[in-house]
Amino acid sequence: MNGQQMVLKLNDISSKKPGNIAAIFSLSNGYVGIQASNPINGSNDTGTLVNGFFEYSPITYGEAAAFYPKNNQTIVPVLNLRKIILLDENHHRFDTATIKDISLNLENGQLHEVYEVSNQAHKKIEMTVVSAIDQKNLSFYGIKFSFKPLSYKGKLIVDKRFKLDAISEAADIGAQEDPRKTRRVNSAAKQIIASADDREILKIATKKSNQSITIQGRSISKKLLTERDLTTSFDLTYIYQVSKGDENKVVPIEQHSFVKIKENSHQFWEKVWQQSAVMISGNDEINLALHFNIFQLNQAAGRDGHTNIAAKGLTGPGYEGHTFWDTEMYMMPYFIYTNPEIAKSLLIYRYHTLAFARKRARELGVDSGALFAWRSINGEETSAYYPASTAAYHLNGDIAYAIGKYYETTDDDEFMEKYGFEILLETARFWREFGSWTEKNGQKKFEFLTVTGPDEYTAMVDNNYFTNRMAENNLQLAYTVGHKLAVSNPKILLKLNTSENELRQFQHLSTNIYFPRNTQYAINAQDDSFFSKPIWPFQTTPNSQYPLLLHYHPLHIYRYQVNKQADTILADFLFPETITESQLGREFDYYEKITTHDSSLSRSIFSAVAARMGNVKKAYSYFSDTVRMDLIDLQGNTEDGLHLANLGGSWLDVVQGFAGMQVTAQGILKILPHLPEEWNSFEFRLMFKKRLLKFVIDQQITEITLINGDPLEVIINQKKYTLSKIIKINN
Ligand code: IFM
Repeated sequence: MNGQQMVLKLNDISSKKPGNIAAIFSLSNGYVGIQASNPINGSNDTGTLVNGFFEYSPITYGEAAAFYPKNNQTIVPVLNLRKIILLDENHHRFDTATIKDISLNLENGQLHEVYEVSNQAHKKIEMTVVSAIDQKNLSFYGIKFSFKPLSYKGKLIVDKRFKLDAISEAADIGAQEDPRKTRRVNSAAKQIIASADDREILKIATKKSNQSITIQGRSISKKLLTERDLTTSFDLTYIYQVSKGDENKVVPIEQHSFVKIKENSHQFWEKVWQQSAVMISGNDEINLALHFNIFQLNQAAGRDGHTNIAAKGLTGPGYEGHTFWDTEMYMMPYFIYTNPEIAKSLLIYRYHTLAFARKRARELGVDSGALFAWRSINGEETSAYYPASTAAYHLNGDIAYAIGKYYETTDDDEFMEKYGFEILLETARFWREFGSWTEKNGQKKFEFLTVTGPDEYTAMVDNNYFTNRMAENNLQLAYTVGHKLAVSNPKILLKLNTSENELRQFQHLSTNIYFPRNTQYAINAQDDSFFSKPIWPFQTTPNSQYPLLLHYHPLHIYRYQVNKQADTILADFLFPETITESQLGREFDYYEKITTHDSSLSRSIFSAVAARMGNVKKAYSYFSDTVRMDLIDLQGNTEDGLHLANLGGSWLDVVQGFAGMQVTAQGILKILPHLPEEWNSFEFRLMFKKRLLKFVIDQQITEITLINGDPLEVIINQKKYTLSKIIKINN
């Protein structure tokens, strides 16, 4: 991709609301996230988010019950590091900054902004801001301001000292009617613990979660409060170090320059684009959008095994900074196939939350195994609305699925022995205890009652098809992985307190799971009762009433056949071997008609499945919304943060939809491309079993190159080949 196309500009986004700009152009490194808020007009205390830094607040129930979660967890914005105060020689504050230009360079991670800044006395100056976040020493952020005279050429007073608003718990905002927004907890105590002319150190401490952040800010070569003549242009550069805990540990700030930060950022992005280069030729807008999505996915991921990816990454406080199943089902595939180290550390995060998950299973009356938290920052369940959270037991199967895919792709036995297998065992044990035997059509079957599947417009039902498929896969994985590990390490079963017997029991359960079916349409039924409900009155529902969740009581919605997002279709996408082509066609048609796509997690799956079905036009139409979702503010709430799952979904669409990439039960990578007519060609890279592969697909030819690693068997358009260097096939 040429350099120009790797830059996202103001004109590439349709809504120029400050909140949208702040989220879309935010910089982060999985540790700290800095929103691109207006440095002059932005608030003092929002705009910087630290992955995992949260505060508790009590959940107040009108009517409580046993084992409801007691506390909210809310990500706490720490401080606006970009805030700057400018005064003219008469001490009139420049209080308006109009954005003229903004560009995010996806090749080196630098953000470049130009503002026209003015004050009440109609004096104007131009302010250019260049910033970058360090992608190696993750606590560092650098920002350079350049000032140029316009109508004002006098003395400029520049104040870059920390600005602390008075702390008031009254500023905290509780639950909102839109559950996608955050509650706000700003009441963390802030205290400047050291200051000199050119630097300050600030400590921010939460009261209840007992966490703290230290921020050191330093002006390079000038004082934090300085006065300069604006007869000609001048620059001022500041470096910040944001660290969890009490000290700035990583590198003394003196040794860290803005040049170094920019260098570390550039090197990181070079590697990302080397491993996960993509290219869509024939549509520059889509191509740029896809690159932007991949860029933001990489920025969002926690890399330390103790932090994960929030539904909004570090681009905004929506959903309170919580991690959901979004990570495993929508973002993980991108990391597994392009940067398995990150995938591993996201899975290790889950491992570190096992103690909470075991406790949660006990609280729900399940005597063994573990149940992971539906939404959380530290791993403890924090949702006050169990019908669409704790009851979404499928999360256990989603995590197991991701572990299975990671293992299939990397053969990482060490990870499996140390972390993965224990999660598989504990989740399989949960299904065993949670499920129950029943008789269906004269046969004994294992079923799961009172669950909520991915579709949040249907809750607390029996035998959600998706959930049952995920449980089946989870139980089967525990069995096969256990056996595989035991071959090279016979002690592993004993070490993890399991046995051949238990593994066989998992397999027995997995082969006897019940799957609901609708015989009238000859398709999989979303759950046991789904087809007994009337279809939602779509014809009489005005557009203004969508998303339904903001206009109807949940119980109103639950009485109807209406989907917020892909549910059974998602199961078909994940387990293509379980469904025939003709049934998939019927199923897609049925569920598509009753799906509102009110969830941002929906369209990408409809796109990928349509592409696999060869309905490329439909696939492309869903994809074009998916890939640009935040750039066009499709959901209307990009200002709360980007839709990270959907960003991952756009990559899935290209690789697992249009290229039709799947891995067979024998572990062979296969592709079956369907190229949209809008594209001349597309390319992408995958890491698979320690090889780096490059795919180029155009209207005539499919080409796979082995960039590094040993020869590999692949299946292209249903035929097997041995890839030792390059294969070119006519489509
Ligand atoms: O996890 C999702 C869920 O599937 C739909 N509601 C939003 C959540 C966070 O993205």
